Amino acid sequence: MNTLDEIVARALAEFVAIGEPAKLEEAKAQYLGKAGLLTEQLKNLGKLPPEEKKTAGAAINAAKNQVEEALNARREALKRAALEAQLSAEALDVTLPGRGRSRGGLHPVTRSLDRIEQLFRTIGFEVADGPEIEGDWHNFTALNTPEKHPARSMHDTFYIQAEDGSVQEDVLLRTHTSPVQVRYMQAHVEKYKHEATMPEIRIIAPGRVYRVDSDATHSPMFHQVEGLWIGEKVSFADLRGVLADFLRCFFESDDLNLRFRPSFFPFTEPSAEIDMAFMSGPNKGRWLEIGGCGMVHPNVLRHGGIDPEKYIGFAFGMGPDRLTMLRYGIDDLRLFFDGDLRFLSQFK
Ligand code: 2NL
Repeated sequence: MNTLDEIVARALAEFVAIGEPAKLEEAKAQYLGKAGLLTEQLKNLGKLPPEEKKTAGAAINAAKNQVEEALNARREALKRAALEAQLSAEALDVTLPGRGRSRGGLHPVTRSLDRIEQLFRTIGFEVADGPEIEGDWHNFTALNTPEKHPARSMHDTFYIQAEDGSVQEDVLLRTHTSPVQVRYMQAHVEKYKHEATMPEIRIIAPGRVYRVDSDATHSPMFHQVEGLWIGEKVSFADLRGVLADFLRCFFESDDLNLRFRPSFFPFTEPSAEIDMAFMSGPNKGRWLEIGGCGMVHPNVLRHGGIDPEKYIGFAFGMGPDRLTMLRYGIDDLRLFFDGDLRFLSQFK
């Protein structure tokens, strides 16, 4: 038979070694349960002679108290340990910096287009737009581009396919934003047809255009900004003034030269290439072609519904991709359209 001291010592040792609350309750039953060791001792009390009962009873109760105390202490300790484990698992370092939200940025060409639009608005130009899928008439015929012109060939222009796979020779991806200006002229004339006078047209038409062309300096999709000023007394000198002003503002420099080199376009007469050179900086003295221009051809005015005997004007076309490359010193056009974030995120 175990002595009380042995039972207490065993219980205490056992409790301390237990790490789980459920196991602890199981161990408790061994000592204090219905068939527990200490309960047995109490049951045996009746067999003792009366003079021994009092001291033996007191001793058993003292042992019971010791075991209960140890049990409670262990319960508390396990509870505390569980709480601490939970707290450290859920620990938050409130001194860490926040994750933040990384901000996107506008594409460099979009930034240029925004700038170009803003600059032209300050000198009284409206920004016009129109469809990218155009009809053959608006894209070519209205622009005085003859039937057999190479720009109209399958080889140079993306024609749209019908559902049966046949090519629709009269539906295409616009090759320039000129059709926007043709549509604008027509709508403008319609709007003022009952008025004694027609206000001047001053617009730019920025947007995406498409050509069958792809290498380091040509992309099948690229951007264009065309401009149009129609009035009763608009001259080539006005064209020069507008472009010079625009370029000085765009490149934030008075240090640039402008040159008009005679050229040919079906939609203007006379026509010129626009060349530009910086007078200082890394590109100093190098002439760069940035667009084309000219006085609007009478046939184009007629197709827009405007009387070429009464009105005259200039038009120009520039490549904002090219202007962006110059502004930021970028040497490969394809970087704009590859979607590589290492390149794009430099413009945030
Ligand atoms: C270039 C050349 C040019 C035009 C575009 C135009 C539009 C109308 C009437 C007459 Cl509605 N002309 N546009 C005129 C001359 C040149 O673009 O090299 N662009 C990048």
